[in-house]
Amino acid sequence: MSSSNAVVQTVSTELPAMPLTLEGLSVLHQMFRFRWPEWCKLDSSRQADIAREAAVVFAASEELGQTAVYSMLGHKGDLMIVHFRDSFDELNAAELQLNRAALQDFLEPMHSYLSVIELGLYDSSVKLFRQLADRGVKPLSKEWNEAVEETLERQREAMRPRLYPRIPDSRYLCFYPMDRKRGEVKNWYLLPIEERQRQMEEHGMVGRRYAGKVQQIITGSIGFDDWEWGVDLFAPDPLVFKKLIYEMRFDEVSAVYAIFGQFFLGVRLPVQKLDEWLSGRLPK
Ligand code: 76R
Repeated sequence: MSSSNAVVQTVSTELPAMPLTLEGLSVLHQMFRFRWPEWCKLDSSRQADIAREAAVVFAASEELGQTAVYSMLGHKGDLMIVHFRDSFDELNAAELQLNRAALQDFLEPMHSYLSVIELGLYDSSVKLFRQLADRGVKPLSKEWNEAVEETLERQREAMRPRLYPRIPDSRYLCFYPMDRKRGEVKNWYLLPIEERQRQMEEHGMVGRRYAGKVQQIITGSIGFDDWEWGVDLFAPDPLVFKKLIYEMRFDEVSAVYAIFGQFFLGVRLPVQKLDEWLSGRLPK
């Protein structure tokens, strides 16, 4: 393979290595510690004013399913705020708006994560690449690119609801970032695309057994944040997270190639009940 050939290829297949992906909403997770000692020093009417203002800041976008607030368990933070928006500009605007709210005086950033909703199209990619290669179409030629664009367009339409979802209403959220291994011996990115497709299919089959119990949203973050993907799992019962993630540990794609970051667990906090939380009670 000459170095001028821009197609990313592995040694063991002539098909392009990178699967087609579709991108949807931009997503920002923000984790904050709440300065309880400072908050408790305020008199109750000042607290009520700040709570009311914060609820207004969040309310409109919560209604649209675009911003959700979670009460976090453990030392990694107290509040997790999740924003789904149409662009990074809109995410940044949401961040700036929050920065100006009086509640911000009590929010100490602990962590954040920036990513975009991603659907990996391993199946369609391998099918299409194989068909084109069998017809003798050269990767990255005009004909190849047109066929790719057509597939992407068709899939984009079919997948619209999954690319532009509302934030699910479920009570519990489990969020964590992850990578696929790029070690000297085990390297996901050097596997032939057909092998990665096989492993991803196996992964999807395990996942499908949890249909109706958990909703997963995969976001891609290569180039945006410190890990390759963000995983959001939404469920009415947090035990499902443990069972699903445990079961997936035995998938080849997780057992051999997954590396995980920190896990963040939150309980949904409807913004109209923010005042309850601010007075030290977890709303039902
Ligand atoms: O999007 C789809 O539903 C199609 C199949 C599918 C893809 C492409 C799918 C299904 N996932 C895909 C991609 Mn997934 N997923 C994870 C984790 O804990 C672990 O071991 C891994 C964390 C969980 C819990 C999970 C759940 N998935 C991905 C990717 C991108 C990888 C790439 O492109 O190389 C990652 C990092 C990832 C990780 N996945 C499902 C689930 C569940 C529950 C499903 C079934 C969804 C359904 O059919 O309703």
